[in-house]
Amino acid sequence: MEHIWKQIDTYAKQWIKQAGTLIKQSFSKELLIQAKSNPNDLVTNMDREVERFLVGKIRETFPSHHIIGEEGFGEDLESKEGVIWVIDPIDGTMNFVHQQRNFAISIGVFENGIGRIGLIYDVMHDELYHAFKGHGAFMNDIELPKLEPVQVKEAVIGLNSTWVTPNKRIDKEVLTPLVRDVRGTRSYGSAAIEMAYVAAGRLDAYITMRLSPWDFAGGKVIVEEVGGTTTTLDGAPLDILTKSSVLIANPILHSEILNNYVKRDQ
Ligand code: 2AM
Ligand code: CA
Repeated sequence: MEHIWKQIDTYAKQWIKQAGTLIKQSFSKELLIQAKSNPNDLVTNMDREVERFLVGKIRETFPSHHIIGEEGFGEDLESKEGVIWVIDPIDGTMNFVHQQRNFAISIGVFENGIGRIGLIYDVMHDELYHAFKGHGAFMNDIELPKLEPVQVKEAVIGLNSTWVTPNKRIDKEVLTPLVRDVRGTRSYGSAAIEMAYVAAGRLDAYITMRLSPWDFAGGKVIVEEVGGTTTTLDGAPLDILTKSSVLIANPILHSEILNNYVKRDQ
């Protein structure tokens, strides 16, 4: 392991835990809630405060690194060159506001577009999912085993948000057979937590129609480290500069879903 990456890894773990403490401490203070693009797209002072905290630490310690963040404290990047931190300060903001649980801090660190480090911290359950490319994936320092093949009929899958893509690739006629054929569906309301659950074998797949890079960056590294496949619903690689649909699962289930359900009507 190169020294610099070990250093990045150590700092990232330390900062994500500190950010979690900031969030927990905020429960005793007043929360300011605002809507962003629509009345259900929420942001709080804590989303901003946590992103400002993480961006400050990264800039102070690694001034040459780039940052993409949900709340805009990072940069608007057009190139994947160099080291890029992709940050979601609170993934599952609606859960944070309504439930004070089931939200996560997500960080992915990429080098020239390749995921090197992924961190997802489920703050209220104190579960830190962490992967270092080529060195394993862990939940609270317990190594996660490689994913086992699962068939659709035995799968429990996470489904998020609206089930219709802008181009109607998956509409209810296509998704209904999948929902009928799987053992069960779940919706946790945080893409990061759902990706971490796939990595930990708690879910067998996760499907969602539209995510931003900060929603999936950390999860991509963690899921791939346990042998999972992460793509869009077109089967294309996830790109850290592009919003897209997301389909993640162990390779066998992934191709079964992609070939037999998503592309069923083509
Ligand atoms: P957020 O909480 O950071 O907004 C909820 O179904 C999941 O989808 C969460 O991870 C949420 O992230 C994300 N999400 C909700 N609305 C979204 C949108 N319009 N674009 C991208 N991701 C979204
Ligand atoms: Ca998010």
